[in-house]
Amino acid sequence: MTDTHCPYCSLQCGMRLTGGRGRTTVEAWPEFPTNAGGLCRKGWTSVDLLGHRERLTSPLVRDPATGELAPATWPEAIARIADEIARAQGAYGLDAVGVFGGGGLTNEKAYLLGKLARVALRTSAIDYNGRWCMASAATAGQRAFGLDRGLPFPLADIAETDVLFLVGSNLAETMPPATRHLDTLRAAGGQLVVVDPRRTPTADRADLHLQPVPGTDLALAHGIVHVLVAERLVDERFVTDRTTGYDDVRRLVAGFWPEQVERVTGVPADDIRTAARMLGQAAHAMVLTARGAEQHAKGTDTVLAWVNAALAAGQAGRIGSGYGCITGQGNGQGGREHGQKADQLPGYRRIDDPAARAHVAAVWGVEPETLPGPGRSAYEMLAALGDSDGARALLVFGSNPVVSAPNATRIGARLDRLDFLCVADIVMSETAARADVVLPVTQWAEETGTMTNVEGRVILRRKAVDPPPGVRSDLDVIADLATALAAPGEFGRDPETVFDELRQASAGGPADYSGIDYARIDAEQGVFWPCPQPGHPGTPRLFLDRFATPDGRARFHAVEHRAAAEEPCVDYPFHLTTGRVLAQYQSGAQTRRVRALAAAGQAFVELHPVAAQRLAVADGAAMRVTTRRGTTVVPARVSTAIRPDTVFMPFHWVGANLLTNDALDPSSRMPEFKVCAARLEPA
Ligand SMILES: Nc1nc2c(c(=O)[nH]1)N[C@H]1C(S)=C(S)[C@@H](COP(=O)(O)OP(=O)(O)OC[C@H]3O[C@@H](n4cnc5c(=O)[nH]c(N)nc54)[C@H](O)[C@@H]3O)O[C@H]1N2
Ligand SMILES: Nc1nc2c(c(=O)[nH]1)N[C@H]1C(S)=C(S)[C@@H](COP(=O)(O)OP(=O)(O)OC[C@H]3O[C@@H](n4cnc5c(=O)[nH]c(N)nc54)[C@H](O)[C@@H]3O)O[C@H]1N2
Ligand code: SF4
Ligand SMILES: [Mo]
Repeated sequence: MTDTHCPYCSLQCGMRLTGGRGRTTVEAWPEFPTNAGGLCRKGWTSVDLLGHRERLTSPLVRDPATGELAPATWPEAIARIADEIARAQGAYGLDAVGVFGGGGLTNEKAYLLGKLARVALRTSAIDYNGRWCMASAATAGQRAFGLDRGLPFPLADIAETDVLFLVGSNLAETMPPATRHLDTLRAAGGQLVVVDPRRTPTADRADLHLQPVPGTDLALAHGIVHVLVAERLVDERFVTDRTTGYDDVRRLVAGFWPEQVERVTGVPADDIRTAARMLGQAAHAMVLTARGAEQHAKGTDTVLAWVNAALAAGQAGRIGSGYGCITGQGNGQGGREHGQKADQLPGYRRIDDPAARAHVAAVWGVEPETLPGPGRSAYEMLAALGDSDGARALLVFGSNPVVSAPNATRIGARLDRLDFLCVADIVMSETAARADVVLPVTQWAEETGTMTNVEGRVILRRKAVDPPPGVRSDLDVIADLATALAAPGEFGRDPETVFDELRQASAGGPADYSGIDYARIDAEQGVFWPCPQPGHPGTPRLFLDRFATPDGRARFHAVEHRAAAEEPCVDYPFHLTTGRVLAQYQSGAQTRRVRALAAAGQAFVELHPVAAQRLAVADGAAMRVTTRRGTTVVPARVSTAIRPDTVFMPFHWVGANLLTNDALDPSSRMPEFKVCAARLEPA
């Protein structure tokens, strides 16, 4: 029996595994605090992935003669990759090789992948799928608070607040075990406000559900601050003592009358007033955003507008209150702290900061001048593949962009323009199927590593079963590549050794892990960063005394509301938004292969009965959904839960992302997954 953690989302639920590969069973691990024994369907069925018959077990190399992928030995595959890297860099320079990582990788893998890029490949072209996930909230968190850690408090704190705002989060389907906190909150007399264009299972639990037009959350937040000001609900003392920038925001929101905001958002003015009073009168309140508010070309500013609302109400920097971002992938948090992001070095350091470069270069045993500078963001890197200044060869670890990238037709075409594509994965994902070399790697319970969950809690995902013969850990692959490329310095293969190096590299940085070690994580069921020295207790709650800005104050931001990058018109009359369903995870590479989950559903487009009537279609009818970028056919799901002017598609199957808009947020570089203009027709 081994206590470990789920392969999927950022709750990183504790689970207990027994039995070897192919006959592993899951049980609850009730003592692990984040989920207290609760798991969702994906967690309960996750062992299907261990010993799965579609598991990759041999490296595959594309035969130039037949064009087919054929089994090869590990040395052959590594030699081929090293040759292709040398060829691309010899012909086009160091940045001709790109690395694309994932927020599902352990801290050790994310760290070593960043080191591979900066030390062995010396390329600036590295980024990861987290850019499509929490990047807007991360940028906003840094601007407002001086630090980005998803939740600045343990998850269980949300049960203790008086009013909880969930803005663009469908927690009941995306992190089901967390809903027990919503139930506890309400049983104790607390109130839940949900902001979502759909009446989701989360919104079903709400005391107040605001159903805005997609892409208008920023205006809604301004409307709420307007009411706080107008009704003297602003916490003047908190604003004076602990913030800066309020006056600009007060002036800006003066024009956001509730009736005016109703015209933009579709949310009734009285509901805006009610929401503002709930926030302004609560002894304790929390405002949490997730992808619904963040995945927009104005995602950063939208988050900042909601932070303004929390600050104006005096709801931050105290136990039981605060702003937080609900992170997404298993290691969405740690994945962006240790160097696989284009602008970062380990410890959440900036790659353009000379002191950070000197520190990390010393840990790596190289000269700071040899480290590349910042590279392009995820989408921009993929969209430039094959260009004269883009990558010609790409290594992908832990992402399936053929399904998950916005405007995926364009990205697929770019992948095809590469001279060389290598994908490390556990199964033949849609992206791996296009590769020249496919590397079969170990997955979650077959290896040990740390993850940093939604709470900023660093946890240890322990090995519970042996991997199938033939597969290697990502750490081995990275170390093999470093050797083949004659890289300077050490590339460890043992996760604990790599973690110890990560600790040193992070020391003194914003995300300081130097006091955390495997034994402590074990003994304490996770340690919250920052934890700057071995005796330090870790930091479950941030900002209680001061915010992490230079002056210790949180910052208001006077951000402008603007339209979505693409608004409906005569030809494309609906708002199309996208997201998740309970039974599938992300691009579906894993969960579509789990039998019990595959049986649970397929792609669909959700539309309101009024829209269905206008289109003369019934529930289940085949619908053609078209945007300026592509078209796909899926069955209709007719439901009163959605706004009549909006349709929704899950992105777990090929289709939704043929349609989505690749407009990017100017600072976080987050694509506008959550709104574009679409046409529906019976197919
Ligand atoms: N079952 C399941 N769980 C998951 C995942 C999964 O794939 N499947 N993935 C994990 C990951 S990586 C992530 S990032 C999280 C995401 O977790 P969530 O953010 O909760 O998930 P989404 O479904 O992407 O979006 C949430 C809600 O935003 C709403 N929405 C759409 N447009 C707008 C808008 O303009 N404004 C507002 N306010 N809301 C809008 C959608 O209707 C949707 O209900 O889930 C994690 N958990
Ligand atoms: N339309 C639309 N698109 C979206 C979103 C949306 O809301 N709407 N959400 C976006 C968000 S928030 C996210 S996070 C992305 C996620 O989208 P992707 O980046 O595609 O994420 P996954 O499907 O989790 O892909 C992970 C891949 O890595 C493999 N894998 C699993 N474990 C390991 C490992 O240890 N090592 C290696 N090498 N591989 C492994 C899996 O089999 C899978 O193929 O999608 C984004 N795309
Ligand atoms: S909520 Fe997330 S971590 Fe927990 S069992 Fe479900 S998918 Fe796994
Ligand atoms: Mo995500």
